[in-house]
Amino acid sequence: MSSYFRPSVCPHDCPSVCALNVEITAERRIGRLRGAAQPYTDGVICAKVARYAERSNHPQRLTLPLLRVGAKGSGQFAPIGWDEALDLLAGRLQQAIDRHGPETVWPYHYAGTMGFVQRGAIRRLGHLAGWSRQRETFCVALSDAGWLAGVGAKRGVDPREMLESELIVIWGGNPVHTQVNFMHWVQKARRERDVPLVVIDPYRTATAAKADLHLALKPGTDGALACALMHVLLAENLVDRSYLARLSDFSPAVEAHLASRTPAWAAEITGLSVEEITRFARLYGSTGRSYLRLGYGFTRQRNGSAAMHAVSCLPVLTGAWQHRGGGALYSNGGLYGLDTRLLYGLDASPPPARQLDMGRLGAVLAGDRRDIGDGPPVSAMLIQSTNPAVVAPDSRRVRQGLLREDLFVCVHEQFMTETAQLADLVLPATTFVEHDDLYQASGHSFLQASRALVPALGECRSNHDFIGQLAKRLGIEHPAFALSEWQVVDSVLRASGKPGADELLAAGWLDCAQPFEQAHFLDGFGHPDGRFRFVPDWAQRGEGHAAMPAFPDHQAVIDTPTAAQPFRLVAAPARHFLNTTFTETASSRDGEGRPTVLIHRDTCARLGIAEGDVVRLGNAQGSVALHARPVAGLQPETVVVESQWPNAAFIEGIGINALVSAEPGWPAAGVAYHDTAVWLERVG
Ligand SMILES: Nc1nc2c(c(=O)[nH]1)N[C@H]1C(S)=C(S)[C@@H](COP(=O)(O)OP(=O)(O)OC[C@H]3O[C@@H](n4cnc5c(=O)[nH]c(N)nc54)[C@H](O)[C@@H]3O)O[C@H]1N2
Ligand SMILES: Nc1nc2c(c(=O)[nH]1)N[C@H]1C(S)=C(S)[C@@H](COP(=O)(O)OP(=O)(O)OC[C@H]3O[C@@H](n4cnc5c(=O)[nH]c(N)nc54)[C@H](O)[C@@H]3O)O[C@H]1N2
Ligand code: SF4
Ligand SMILES: [Mo]
Repeated sequence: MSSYFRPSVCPHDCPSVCALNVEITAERRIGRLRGAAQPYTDGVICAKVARYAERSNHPQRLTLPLLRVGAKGSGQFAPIGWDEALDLLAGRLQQAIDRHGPETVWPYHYAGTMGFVQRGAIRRLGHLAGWSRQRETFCVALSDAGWLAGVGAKRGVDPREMLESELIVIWGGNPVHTQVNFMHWVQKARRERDVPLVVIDPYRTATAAKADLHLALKPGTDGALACALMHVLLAENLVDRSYLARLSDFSPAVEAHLASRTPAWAAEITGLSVEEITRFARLYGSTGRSYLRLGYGFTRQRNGSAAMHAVSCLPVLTGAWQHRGGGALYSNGGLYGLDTRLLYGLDASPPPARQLDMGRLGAVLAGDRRDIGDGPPVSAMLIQSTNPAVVAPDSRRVRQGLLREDLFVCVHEQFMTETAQLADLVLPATTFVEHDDLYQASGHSFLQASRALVPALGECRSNHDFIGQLAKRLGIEHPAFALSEWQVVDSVLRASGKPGADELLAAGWLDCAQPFEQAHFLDGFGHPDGRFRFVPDWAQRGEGHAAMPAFPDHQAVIDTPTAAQPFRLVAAPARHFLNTTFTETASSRDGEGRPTVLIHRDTCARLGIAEGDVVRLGNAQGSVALHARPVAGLQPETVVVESQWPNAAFIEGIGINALVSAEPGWPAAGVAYHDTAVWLERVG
């Protein structure tokens, strides 16, 4: 039989969640991947997933359960059978629970796959077993809190409306790297109607390089820029007062506050000129059809929630939400309305348990009382779909913690990641072409499902299978453990009042978009009175509300540069990796080259640094050595390391997150990945 194509869905943690067509070869393996005709994907996918066969068929895929035989972290493992592995795992978990109680177990999981079924199983087991719960602070905690503070609902305008926009603003995101389909729609709008593009990013990203106007502000100063824009819009009467009165809490107090936020004030904070700020304000105010795409990047700061709130005020002030092609999109995560009670075992009224902050992994494992309260230490971990030894902040402390002799660690993975290398037991996991799942998207409105297309490699098991078998050994029962993956998809869909799994698959996708009126919040924002909040009720958004500014503002809590640490590090995402996924594939590694710090060429000249020199970046947490590249298009004190390279790829084996702090941003605790003051020196 010759090869043929089958539909699938990209499982990665990317706003685009592309509809795929996957080639199945005569040997029942995957071949080429193409973008499908789903209206948002529109046939376009990123290069790294087009080459997914390189990853899924990789000779280094894990295929057998492995038990550690050498010292912790030695990388010495021996194959064992699944039954033996499951018995051993259940036994070690039970031992830990007998000694310390169920909260001593921390199921640690994240977004290796975004599929509901494969993400849901470990949460369900953890909930029912009374294990410690996880507070998810890696990615959206800061941005969600800031967006919801004003808008009150997690949804926005369909990017395809950009074809009717008169201005596109990409604020603190780098879609050329992180969601190529969005750029596809931007370029379409530009080709058809010459729509101007503005990019707000601390460095000249591949996205900024395509812009008509790039504002290279200092990282962590977006709140100041947004306030100064509002100042100009108000001063020059480029606002819609009747809309403001109808659909917001805008008041003389807010206006008086913004009167003090002048372009000169913001220029001082942002490093931009008064002229740049004023020019952009006038451009933004010149049309209601301004589309604002809010990235996550600018919220990965200690003041990220306040910044998100301030920026989200802009399309309200001008009334842009009222127009086709106007308004904003941060995330459509709240659009789908899936009933996840069965998935997470919440239908069975699980016992209460403490919550641990995943961004504080190093501190939790060190037994910091601020994190573990008066509860037991964490003495057993089940890590699935995440690579915290690299991606979590304060990564040296994470490594130390994972190496604790009295901690049992099981990692379920597709590859021998740097986290898996530190484990006691490593179990092989399927990839998305080897299991079924259900997907929603933050960047569009299509609900999609996909089926296993090829047999599991070697002895790989899916998250759903493995967790179900573990539950059985632990004597924990729930109807979802007895269902097949596809049956779980079907149950979740039906409980949510959607078509069943087979129907969804046959249709290809279900568009959950709302009509114009609702999508643009013309029938009210997501608060009981329907009004957008210029004055947020931060107490609703998290326990750290006391630190939050009353009005849209610059919250001066970032890791401010000092004479000893005069630079600000942005640890931005690389194009050919997706977090650490694809760091295994030769084509992605070749595409990236090597860990590199981008430094302003004037700074390089001042410090005698040339292309390819080895430099060291450091702060109180440690230092990292890597190669330098002089660049233009950023503030002299900004330095950028595109990542996430494995720690081992850095010159001394210490990766960039060694420098990133585990002190969260507020009100809802979120990791400030791009908020790090550092020193910089030339080494060789
Ligand atoms: N190729 C690739 N794609 C990815 C990922 C990846 O690692 N690689 N990661 C995936 C994941 S998990 C996510 S959450 C998304 C993230 O996608 P994005 O929304 O694009 O967010 P970030 O990845 O945090 O950073 C994007 C940009 O924010 C900028 N930035 C940093 N600090 C500031 C600031 O203070 N102000 C402003 N204005 N900009 C700032 C950075 O310079 C960077 O260019 O992408 C997903 N897609
Ligand atoms: N310096 C810096 N650090 C960052 C960021 C940054 O911008 N800069 N971004 C942060 C953000 S936004 C995020 S979301 C996190 C992401 O961090 P992670 O969620 O840890 O993402 P990955 O590093 O891609 O690791 C996912 C792992 O899951 C595995 N996997 C994939 N599918 C499956 C599956 O079905 N089953 C199992 N068992 N495993 C699977 C993959 O092999 C991979 O090793 O990183 C954060 N860290
Ligand atoms: S753009 Fe994002 S969703 Fe689309 S194929 Fe690439 S990683 Fe997957
Ligand atoms: Mo993320």
